[in-house]
Amino acid sequence: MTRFGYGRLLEFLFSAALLGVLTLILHYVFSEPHKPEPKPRPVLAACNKVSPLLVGPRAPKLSSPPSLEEIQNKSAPLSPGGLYSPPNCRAQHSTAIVIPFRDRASHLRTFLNHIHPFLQRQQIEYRIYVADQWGQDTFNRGKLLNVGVQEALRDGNWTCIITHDVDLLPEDDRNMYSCDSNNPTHLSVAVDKFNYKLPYPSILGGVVAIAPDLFKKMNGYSNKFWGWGGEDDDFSTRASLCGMKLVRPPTAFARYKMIVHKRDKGNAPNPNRMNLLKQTRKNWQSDGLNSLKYKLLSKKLEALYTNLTVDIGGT
Ligand code: UDH
Ligand code: MN
Repeated sequence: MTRFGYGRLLEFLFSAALLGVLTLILHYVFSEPHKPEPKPRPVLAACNKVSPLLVGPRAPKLSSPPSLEEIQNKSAPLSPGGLYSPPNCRAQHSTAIVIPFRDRASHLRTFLNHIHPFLQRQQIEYRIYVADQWGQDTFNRGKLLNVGVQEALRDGNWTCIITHDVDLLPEDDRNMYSCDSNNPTHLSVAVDKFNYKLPYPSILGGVVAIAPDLFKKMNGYSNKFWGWGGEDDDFSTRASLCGMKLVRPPTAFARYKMIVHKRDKGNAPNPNRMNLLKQTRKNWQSDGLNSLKYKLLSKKLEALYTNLTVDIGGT
């Protein structure tokens, strides 16, 4: 090789080395500062099958509920939207509670005041959703429940959904707010309004716990029951058409008080409900979650619950 050739080679090697050093410097200057490894969160042990915090029967306070702020101030810490996880153990159930609602502010305060401590004693993870019907059209409980469940399922992988009238207060925390994996559970078995007796065997109104996949299998509730009555019996028929049975916890603790109330404006008994109930078998697969249409006007993460204001249209 000629002198000239060595010179070029040395020049080349020198430039390459320089480029390497420059790259290293640039990398050092512009790369992200070294972050310390995040501390792993302590892994909590699973909560006990039977919560040690249960107290059994405890009479709910039915009248003059505190303000939302007072309820919040005395509550254990909740995440926005009314989400709770037990602080000291890993919950075995995660339950979304969905309430059909319109214009029952004082019932809601009575309910929240009672239900948060009740559920916390059960050591479950839960969140409360209020499906609030916007406007003055006839009330539609089934459709509101469909909306609430669908929206709740967007937020989390709940192991359990509980559809819950706002005026029913559980009297005994042994009545677990969790789901059976194969069948819906009728939780409000014994209600004071019905002298703590089941009015008829197929009843599935009030408070019902159902696993999300079963709710989907039943195509949710019918959207067609405008006004009072029928949607709960239709729901019961859907369960039986899907080959499910109703689970009922013992009446010794599946007990509720209903806040005494008059019939609401906009929720008169539906004169067509018996007719509709004759058509459940024909319609259930095309009327329900898969035909649900609504406008979600707002979703507000309140301190004690998630409020969904929804335009579900009218009859
Ligand atoms: N609901 C509302 N707002 C309404 C209507 C109904 O929030 O305007 C919700 C609420 O969650 C309620 C549920 O729908 O708990 C069921 O309605 P309801 O309480 O009227 O049903 P219930 O079976 O009706 O209690 C019985 C009629 C009461 C008349 C009693 C007269 N003695
Ligand atoms: Mn009621």
